[in-house]
Amino acid sequence: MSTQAKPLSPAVAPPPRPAASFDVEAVRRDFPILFQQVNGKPLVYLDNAATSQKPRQVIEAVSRYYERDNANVHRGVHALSGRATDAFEHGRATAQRFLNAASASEIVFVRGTTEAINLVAQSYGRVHLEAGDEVLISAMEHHSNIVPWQMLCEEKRAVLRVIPITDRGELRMDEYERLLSRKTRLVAIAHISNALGTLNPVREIVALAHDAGAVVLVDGAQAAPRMKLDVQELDCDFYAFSCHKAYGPMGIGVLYGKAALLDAMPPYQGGGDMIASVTFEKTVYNKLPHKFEAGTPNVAGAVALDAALLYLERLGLERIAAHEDELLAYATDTVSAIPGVQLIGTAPRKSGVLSFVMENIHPHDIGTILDQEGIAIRTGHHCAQPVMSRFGIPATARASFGLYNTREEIDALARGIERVREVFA
Ligand code: C6P
Repeated sequence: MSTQAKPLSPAVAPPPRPAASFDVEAVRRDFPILFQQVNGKPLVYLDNAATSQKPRQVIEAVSRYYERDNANVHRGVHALSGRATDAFEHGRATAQRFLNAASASEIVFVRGTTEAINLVAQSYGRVHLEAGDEVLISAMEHHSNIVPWQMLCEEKRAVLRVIPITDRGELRMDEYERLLSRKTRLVAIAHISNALGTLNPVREIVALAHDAGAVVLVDGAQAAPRMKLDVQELDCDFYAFSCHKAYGPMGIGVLYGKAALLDAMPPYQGGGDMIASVTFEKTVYNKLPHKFEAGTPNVAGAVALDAALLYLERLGLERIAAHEDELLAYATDTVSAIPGVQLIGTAPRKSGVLSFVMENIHPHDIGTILDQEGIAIRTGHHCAQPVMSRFGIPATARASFGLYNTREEIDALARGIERVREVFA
């Protein structure tokens, strides 16, 4: 953490000191699922951008919770409900520390990135957008950061504008500046593109948007597991991520929002827990962040999120980033040297993702043959169809890396791609 960082709220412990070195073989031993054969070959899991595997520490935290503490939260006076509530709120405090948010009340638990973006569109967007206003997204967004804005713009008769990208998959910052205007109410941008791997200059994007009077939502689905985050330093207004890509379970994620913005926003859903009082005449809403958490939440998910984020902090996000950068550089060199392979997304600042196509071979065939070799990658449009259109292709094959991947696994990927060439020769 930088020395200029604002003090953490007293509820949040300082981050754990990362381990002295990054020992990938020791890390792998935390992930039981990796030690299996698929189609008679050792599993090589390179589909981490879709979802990551879960360490023993997360699996055991969930078992412990269900064996000892399970109860509903914020409701009961009994011991188990107290423990479940403490565990749930501890998860929130850990998420606050992970993002370096100023307060735990700025951390809203949601199902994942998709729900976080829909929440902002439906709550912030419906209040602040009027006919003729503009929402700015980029040409490299995941459908989750396109469709909610399209729905909002349609309803409010606002305009969705798209920042173009270069042939290498970089954001056209000149076009971004040109598109920003006093009509821009909101900019929604991926921190790291899931289809191309491009790492966007979020700090600069936020500063320019704020100068134009717009707020910024950052889709951090791919960034949260692979880089150190500091929402106060980025100065973004909203930040969204899914826990299942960050070594925790599916069904839980985080929406960070600046307290002043969240406070002024109406609830997204109504129900239990989001209220202070209810009569048939009037409901008074609960304080932040509970105002946005209607109904029984995913308590076990928050417990697991706590364990997953702690796991990442203990390994050290900087070390994880360095390890994955090294893997990506090695994979880029190795795979691009194979005849007939073309990389899609070659921005100088990239992370975690290697998308490619092969001459006269459909990506689904690449994925199927690699699967026979025990190698899991994703093929298709990666829920980013406009990216595919931009590059004039229907799909790519995508290898995406996690903290447990090794150089040997990249070598296996390269051998697998050679095998694809042989099959189609
Ligand atoms: N991308 C992939 O294979 P959810 O589904 O809500 O957890 O995350 C949606 C999402 C939003 N933004 C980005 C940048 C993403 O990468 C994703 C999920 C997965 O690329 C599944 S489509």
